Amino acid sequence: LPNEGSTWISSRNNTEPCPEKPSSLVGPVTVKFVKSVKLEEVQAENPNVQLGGHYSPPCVAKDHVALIVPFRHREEHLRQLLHYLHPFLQKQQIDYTIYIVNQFGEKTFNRAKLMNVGYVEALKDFPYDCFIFSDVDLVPMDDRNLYHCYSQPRHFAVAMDKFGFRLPYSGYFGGVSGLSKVQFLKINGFPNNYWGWGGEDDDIYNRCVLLYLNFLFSFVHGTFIIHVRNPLIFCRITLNGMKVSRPDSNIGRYRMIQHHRDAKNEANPKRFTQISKTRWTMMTDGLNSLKYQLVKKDVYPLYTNITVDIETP
Ligand code: UDH
Ligand code: NGS
Repeated sequence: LPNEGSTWISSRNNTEPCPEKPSSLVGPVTVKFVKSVKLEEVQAENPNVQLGGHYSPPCVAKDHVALIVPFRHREEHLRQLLHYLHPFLQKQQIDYTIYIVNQFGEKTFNRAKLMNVGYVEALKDFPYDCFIFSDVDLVPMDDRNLYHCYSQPRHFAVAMDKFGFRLPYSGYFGGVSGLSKVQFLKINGFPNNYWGWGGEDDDIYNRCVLLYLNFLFSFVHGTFIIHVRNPLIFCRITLNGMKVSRPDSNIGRYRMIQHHRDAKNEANPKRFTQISKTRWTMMTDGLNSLKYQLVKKDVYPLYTNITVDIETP
């Protein structure tokens, strides 16, 4: 693989495309957080995972996935996640690399900005075309929940144990989500201005679906009559819009590692005002306004660790 300085071994000389649904999938998988996990054990159990947390299946995968995890001070959760995720993704024959994006310092946490950094930094390693964003404490319980990208932005974590295995509300986009590079660029990435807990996932949901409404809106206040009467223009407008896609709730099941609210991740009091303004903020707050200082990038056997200073609100 063309990763500068990396020793990733490519299986690209195998020209056979990976199957849509690999025969190795079994459906429900047992997820229990009863004993603590050692990284050496995870490494020994996953001999085919390469430096930096990379895996290439023995077939040509549909897309190249950067799996991005926003992170700070959750080491035990990370060990559990790696223990379950590496075998899960290999069974699915996903071509992937795991990136942990670690917020430097002890200031207020910013989940969405860290995910933006993950996107930019991963692309410096390899031209990934699919980005899956996962909380560190969410483990998928069914291996048919395929971690690749879809024709629409994907929400994977639809049935979490903490919500009684149901969506908490129809516009919920939290926990684990995935966008192709094209979809991510269409929405100008994620917001950088949600400091503390809550709302950033709703903003991302708004970005995906508002793109569609924005077009409708602009022609309602613009040349409404011309557009409605011109079916060709109308088709072009609606084709630009996006909808969120989801797995069935019997497949998109997750167990969350129980935890208390972290220090410096208190509920963001501005979040309700902010999510009411996504329509106006999304084109100026996002990938095109992202600023950060890379502190270090370490390549470990099971993941790539990016430590980043994202400054303060
Ligand atoms: N995260 C960290 N460190 C932090 C804060 C957040 O790594 O200090 C990451 C981590 O990937 C986590 C994600 O950001 O999974 C989302 O943060 P969260 O787990 O705090 O959010 P969640 O909505 O929980 O899951 C909110 C607090 C719930 C308190 C429940 C008390 N029973
Ligand atoms: C909503 C939050 C989301 C959050 C969801 C689930 O109310 O960010 O609850 O939260 N939106 C706002 O606060 C505007 S959870 O139960 O996981 O803590 O993801």
